[in-house]
Amino acid sequence: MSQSTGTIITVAPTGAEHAKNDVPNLPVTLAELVSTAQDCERVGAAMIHVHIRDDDGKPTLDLGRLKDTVAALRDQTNLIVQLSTGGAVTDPESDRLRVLDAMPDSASCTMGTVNFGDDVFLNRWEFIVELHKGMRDRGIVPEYEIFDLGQLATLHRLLDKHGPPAGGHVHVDLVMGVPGGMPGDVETLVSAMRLIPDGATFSATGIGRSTLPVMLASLSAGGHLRVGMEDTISYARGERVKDNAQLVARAAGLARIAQRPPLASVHVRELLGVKGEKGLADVAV
Ligand code: KMH
Ligand code: ZN
Repeated sequence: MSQSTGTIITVAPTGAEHAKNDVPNLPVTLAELVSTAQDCERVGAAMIHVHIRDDDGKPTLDLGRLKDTVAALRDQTNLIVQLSTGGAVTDPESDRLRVLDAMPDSASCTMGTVNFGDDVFLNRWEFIVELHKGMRDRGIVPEYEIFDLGQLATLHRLLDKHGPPAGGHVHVDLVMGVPGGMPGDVETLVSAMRLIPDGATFSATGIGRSTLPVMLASLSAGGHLRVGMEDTISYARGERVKDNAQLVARAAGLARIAQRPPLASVHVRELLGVKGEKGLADVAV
């Protein structure tokens, strides 16, 4: 596994699961998303994992909206823009594949099917292969999302059979503590680390109550961090999250205490092999 002296902080501000009615401070409009992204960048985020909503605040994979979102985030932030191809559990494969036509810097690619609360998050092998190849054809850098340990075996199978991703570097995100997936605890994080391909980097996020244990375990293990209201809406026992920047600021503070301070997006692009308009080649140094 590849070690780094700094920490990649990804913010996942919205997700597809929370309803705006229940979580009024959830960013769902484009203006809210851009404003959140700017706030999060200011306090240490380098990448944003994006799910978008329609005019009624419902999850959507509308291609026009996705393109507008990528353009706005590129225009108004320096964040690496990662679109979710996971969408909502109800989204058909064709819509999830079409996300790639919005040409983000990065996209998520989940390595298998998992029970997801009362639902099923379906990711067939053939679909995973299509996503992997579709990203490589377009120069989009994948983040391989891992919800359970067996999905790391699928990642090895994918790379063995179909070769490395766009950019050549493998980056994994451990999504821990989903009811139906792997638990969000130190033992499981260590087990996952042993299965991560050589030379790969990983970040980790813990859903709900596992947020803090997973964050601390990942930092001490040399991993990176994903935080955001997609994954948790409570900041502490009995205290709701104020906004996404509050979660990023806490992650950045802990990363500094661990002497692995947040990495700027320009360095994260280099680390993950992300090219693009704001890649190293385009930045005056
Ligand atoms: N919303 C979940 C069903 C991803 O973004 O790629 C899937 C998810 C994973 O959030
Ligand atoms: Zn997501």
